[in-house]
Amino acid sequence: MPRHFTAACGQLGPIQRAEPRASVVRRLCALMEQAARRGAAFIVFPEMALTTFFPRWLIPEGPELAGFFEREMPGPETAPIFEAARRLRLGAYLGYCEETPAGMRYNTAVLIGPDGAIAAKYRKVHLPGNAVYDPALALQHLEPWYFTPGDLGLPVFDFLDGRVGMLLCNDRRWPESYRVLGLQGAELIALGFNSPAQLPDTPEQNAHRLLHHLIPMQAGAYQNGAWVIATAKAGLEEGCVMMGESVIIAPSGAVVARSATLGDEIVTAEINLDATAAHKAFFDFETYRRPELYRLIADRRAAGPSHDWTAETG
Ligand code: CDT
Repeated sequence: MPRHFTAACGQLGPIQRAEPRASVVRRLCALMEQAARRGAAFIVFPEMALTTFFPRWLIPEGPELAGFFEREMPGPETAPIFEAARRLRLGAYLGYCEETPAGMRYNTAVLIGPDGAIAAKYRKVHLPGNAVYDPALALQHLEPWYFTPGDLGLPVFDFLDGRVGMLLCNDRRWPESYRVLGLQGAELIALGFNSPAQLPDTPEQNAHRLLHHLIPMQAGAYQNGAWVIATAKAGLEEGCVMMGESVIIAPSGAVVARSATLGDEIVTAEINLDATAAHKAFFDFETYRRPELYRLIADRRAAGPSHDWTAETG
C-alpha cells in the first residue's frame, strides 16, 4: 500500500430505531462499493455505524437493548463488511457498540485491513452526556449510562503503511486527544461522530455548532501535522437532526473535502502521508515543546479546587 492513496468518508444518513442490522450492513457495503469505484483504499464510517443513536433514550435491559450491541466482530450479520473489505482491498474504520464476554459495554471502533481482518481496536474515552436519566432534559444523551470509558488508552497503530490513530465523536473536541496521538507519531486520525445539529438544553451553543465541530479538528490536524478524516451519521434520526459535515482535513488544517448532504454519501480526497513530515518538522516538537511546563494537563482535570490525580497515579 503506497503512502499516497484516496481516502473516503462513508457518511450515513439516519438509522431509525427499527432498521434491521442487515439493512444497515447493506448500506455500508454499498458505500464501500462506491468508494472503491472512486479508487479509495480507506473508508471511515461513523460512530455507532450499525445502529440508531440509542443513548437518546433510556431503554430497559432486554432484547431491544441487547440488540444494539455486538458480541462478536465480525459476527454473522457484520461479516459482509469484512468480505467487502477483502474483495475490494479497502481498509475501513467502523464504529459500533461492543459487549465483551464479561458483559462490559463500550463505544468502540475498529480498523479493518484490506485483507478483511481486524487490525486495531479503540474504545471511546470521553463519554459525554448524563449518567442517569434526567426528566428535565429535552434531549437525553445517556452514553455514561450505557458505556464504560475505554480501557485501551489512545493508541496509534501501523496501518496502511502509516501511523493511524482513532477517536470517537466527543473525543474530537479535546486537544489532548490529538496531542496524545501526535506524540506517538500519528499521521492520520480517523473518527466517526453522531452530533445533534442543535442542543435544546444548552441553546447558547447552537449558533456555533459547525464552528465547534470544525475548530478542534482543524487545530488538531495543524498542531500535530496529521490528516483527520471525520465521518458523520447525519440527518433526521428519530426526531433529532444530526449534523452532517463529514470532512477530510489536511495536516495544514485546511478542509480539503466536505459532505454536501445529510444522507448516505461518499466524500473523497487524496491523502499523502508523506505530507505530514513537513508540518511536523515546522513545529520541531523535540526542540521546542516544554513538557516540564505542561504537567498540569496530565495532573489536573479542571481549574479551581481539584482532585490531585498524581496521588493516585504515582
Ligand atoms: N456522540 C457524541 O459524542 N456526541 C456528542 C454530543 C454531546 S451533547 C451532550 C458530541 O460531542 O458531538
